[in-house]
Amino acid sequence: MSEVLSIQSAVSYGFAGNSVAVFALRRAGIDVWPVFTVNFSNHTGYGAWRGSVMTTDQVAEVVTGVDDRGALANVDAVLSGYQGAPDMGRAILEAVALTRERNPQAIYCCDPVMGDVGRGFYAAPGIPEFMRDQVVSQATIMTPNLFELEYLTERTTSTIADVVEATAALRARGPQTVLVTSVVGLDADSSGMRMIAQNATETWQVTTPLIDRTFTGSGDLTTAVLLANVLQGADLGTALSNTASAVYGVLARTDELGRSELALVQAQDEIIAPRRRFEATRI
Ligand code: PXL
Repeated sequence: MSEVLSIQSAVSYGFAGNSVAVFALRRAGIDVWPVFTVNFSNHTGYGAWRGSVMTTDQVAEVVTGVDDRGALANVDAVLSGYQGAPDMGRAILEAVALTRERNPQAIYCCDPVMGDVGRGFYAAPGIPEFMRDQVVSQATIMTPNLFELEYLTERTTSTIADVVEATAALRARGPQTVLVTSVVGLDADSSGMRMIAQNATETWQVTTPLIDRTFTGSGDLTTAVLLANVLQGADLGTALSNTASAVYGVLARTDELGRSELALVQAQDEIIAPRRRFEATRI
């Protein structure tokens, strides 16, 4: 069984960060050791929340304690998401370096959580720059949404071809595999939500019906499901189909139930056996 060290936020009410990823990864059959970057009442999309941001020392202490158990030698992947504090990136990169020392095969899957088209930047000042200048080169897999891809590559995109080029530009700076999410409104297909995945040899795309509302936590779910697929040996096209189908399934069920938070528990079977399957095609 694969093992993941997942460094992300904890929220009490609802689903974001590790509150999504831990459940999704475990449901997919992956062992997870969660490390929390913040301890919040709820995600910040509400505009108000209580709780605190962990310090980098607190995060490093927990990682050191996990290492004291000898556990990092068995960790196949470090996963990072919402960071909270501007200097959290440094603690995460130290955890990645330590994990790679213990297991040189370990990969680093980074969701560069910093903003989206609807909300703009919501990450603390300094995080986007750190992500662009220090983190990209260390990541094995990166899962930016289109807004984050444009920032990280300092490009704007107006066609699918532009997105594919920007994805290649990001890969040229480090990550072997890039998944771009929330690709909407480009080219002819404006009624769908597209994901594009690329590695050194292949580019794949998949389109799912657009559900016209925002879902906080959907990016966290996407990255977790993709990582589970990669760790379980799926090729890129299959991993993309599985990921898009699972995420669509959870979002559609959330919408059907009229819930504001992801219906992750109700829709848990979608994570491993989506009712509707969307095939990825090669581009
Ligand atoms: O989904 C990203 C995310 C993770 N964690 C927290 C958040 C958000 C987005 O708003 O607020 C705490």
